[in-house]
Amino acid sequence: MIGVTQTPGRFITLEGIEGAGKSSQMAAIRATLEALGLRVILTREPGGAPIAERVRQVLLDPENRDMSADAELLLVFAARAEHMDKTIRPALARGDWVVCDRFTDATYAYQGGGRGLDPARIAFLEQFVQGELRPDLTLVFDLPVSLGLARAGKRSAPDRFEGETLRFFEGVRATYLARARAEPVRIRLVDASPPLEAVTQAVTATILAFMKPYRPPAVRSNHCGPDQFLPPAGPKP
Ligand code: Z5A
Repeated sequence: MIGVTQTPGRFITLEGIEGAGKSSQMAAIRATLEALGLRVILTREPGGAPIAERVRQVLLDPENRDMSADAELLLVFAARAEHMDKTIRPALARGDWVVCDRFTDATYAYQGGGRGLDPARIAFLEQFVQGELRPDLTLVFDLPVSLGLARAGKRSAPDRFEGETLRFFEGVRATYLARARAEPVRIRLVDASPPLEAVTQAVTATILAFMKPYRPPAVRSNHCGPDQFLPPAGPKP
């Protein structure tokens, strides 16, 4: 059986439309992996490294409503390049498991499906910035757009994306569903409509099924890192 010290780091990403409940599941995923003796870091996009977090502020600021779709796409990948260099690649090289709230599937969904940019241009930048690195497992939290927006709306002042139209978010959701159909091994759909605890159970079952080949013999907890780029629990800034 593979032990912790022989287990290479793996990369898990969480995706979904606005208010799908991804962020609410991060702690449970970490707990599941740590209970199996793995070192875990939680991170997010846009962001996850100091300069990338500054780019995130530019991307989310509603004052920047006039930003062109091309500039948005390039900023997303600029932040990703920094995140990969400072956080993701070093963590995977150490053998840590990286759990990231959104990654490049979000670019296909938001800048492709939402803004209508050509996916070939996104694929070009994906290769340019990531090389061969892709997530090992992606959970797409799926629910009707109206339910996601209602959940997100209860929370805080809308950011630049939250002000978008229903049509935009329908395009985002449709792209996630199409990608899940096209890559059924990497991308697992999670029904995000039920209450929180039921979604957590489904997520835990999916993670454990994915983990089977890697499961270490010892059960110990060794959480590392302060997850300093994740917002505190509660309403998002
Ligand atoms: N973006 C992009 O355009 N291109 C890219 O390449 C990338 C990102 C990487 C990041 O904003 C924005 O960047 C994002 C896409 C864009 N914008 N949008 N839209 P963010 O990080 O601030 O927003 P988010 O990723 O969409 O997070 P979110 O709105 O917070 O969604 P969530 O994380 O999926 O939901 P949550 O915070 O876990 O839950 C939302 C609320 O619902 C909260 O009050 C929960 O308590 C509640 N909740 C959660 N689960 C349930 C269940 N099961 N039942 C009932 N209530 C629930």
